[in-house]
Amino acid sequence: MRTQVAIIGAGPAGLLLAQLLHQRGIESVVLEARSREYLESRVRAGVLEHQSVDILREAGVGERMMRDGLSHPGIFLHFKGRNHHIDFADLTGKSVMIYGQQEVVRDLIEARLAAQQPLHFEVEDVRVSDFDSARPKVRYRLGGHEQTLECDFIAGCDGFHGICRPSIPAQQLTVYERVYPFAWLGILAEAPPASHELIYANDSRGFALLSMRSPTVSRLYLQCLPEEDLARWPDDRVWSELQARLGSQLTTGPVLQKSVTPMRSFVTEPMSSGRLFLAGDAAHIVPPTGAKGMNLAIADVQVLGQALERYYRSGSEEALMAYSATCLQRVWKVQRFSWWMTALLHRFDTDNAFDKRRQLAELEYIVSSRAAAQTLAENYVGLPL
Ligand code: RFL
Ligand code: PHB
Repeated sequence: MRTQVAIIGAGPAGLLLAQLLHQRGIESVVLEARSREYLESRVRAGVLEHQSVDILREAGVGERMMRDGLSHPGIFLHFKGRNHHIDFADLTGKSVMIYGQQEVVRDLIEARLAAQQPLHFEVEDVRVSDFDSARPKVRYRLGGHEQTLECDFIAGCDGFHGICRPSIPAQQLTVYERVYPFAWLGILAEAPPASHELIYANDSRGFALLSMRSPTVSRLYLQCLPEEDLARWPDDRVWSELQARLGSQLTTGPVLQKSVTPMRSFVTEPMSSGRLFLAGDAAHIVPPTGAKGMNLAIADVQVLGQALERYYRSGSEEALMAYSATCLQRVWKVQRFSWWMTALLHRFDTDNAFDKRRQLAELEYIVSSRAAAQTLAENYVGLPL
């Protein structure tokens, strides 16, 4: 079997790349380890930058998002018992969109299947090789049968735990990493959100976040320990802790899903090796406080799609050679913002009384200075590509 681009992973990065390539008449095959049902029900990110919205619309998969997504022109910062509004529309002229990652994935899968383009689920034992030559290969098992796919390029869109990054000889890569001493306990609940916009809370008990998926479904998070045992968190305890930290009268309701997400910052450089290109979580991870992971994945594949288009149109490898450096410029700015939002809003048990006062002073500064609020706002709505 042969294709132009072999795409490993059908998360937002892999599926969107497949769609962008299809629009440009470039063939690809998408190989995914999990089932379609699993991907469409996995609750993860919820915030799309305004540019991500534009990219998805231009890719022809924006219809449901524009109908069901919630446009948010701002957020609240909550500290010392009060909510403070950060008005993105006023500060930047832009908004973000609340639309679940699994909905983005659903729309992209539907587009792929409607176009009758190859997308294989539940593929086993994927191995990539020969990407240092002009004839890269991907071997895998599908329905118990061993397959070999020859291609011009491999896109490693297989997330943080995928096989593409570890297939690159270790001496070619430099890893930059920070692991945080806390995690997020997240719930999805059938309950109308208590606020029309997101609330990010810095409370003495720890960070909390009120988000949502629709006018009837809330998504809420609490800072917890990385090794937190969910058995110690019955629904009642989660609600009362959220209530205490967010200081809002929360509407409670049935908890549909509960999970713990560890937090890390991670970058691998470069984001490519020969004809293998890493995109999204396969190349970098941000802590979720800045709501950037899915947006970075979208930005990466936008750059990769354009570089591949240029190659197939003109034979020029220049944009492909520049792929890693182009993406990393943005990746590092977003890493900085995600780290800063995390440091601003979480409780660090190693902090002393001075650090705590300094953290609150920074929050006071943001809500009292237009320049400071604008810095937060322009990063949150998304830096230009
Ligand atoms: P994904 O989504 O992990 O997709 C990778 C896919 O590759 C498959 N795979 C393989 N397939 C074949 N063979 C193998 N050997 C394979 N190994 C893995 C996997 O099954 C999977 O389907 O990576 P991608 O596409 O790079 O997308 C990245 C985003 O998923 C991620 O950055 C975001 O979810 C992060 N994130 C957020 N991002 C935002 O932009 N805004 C947010 O509000 C936001 N909130 C969040 C988040 C992530 C969270 N969690 C759970 C980590 C909130 C949370 C709680
Ligand atoms: C979410 O709705 O899941 C969400 C929102 C904002 C974040 C992280 C996650 O910063």
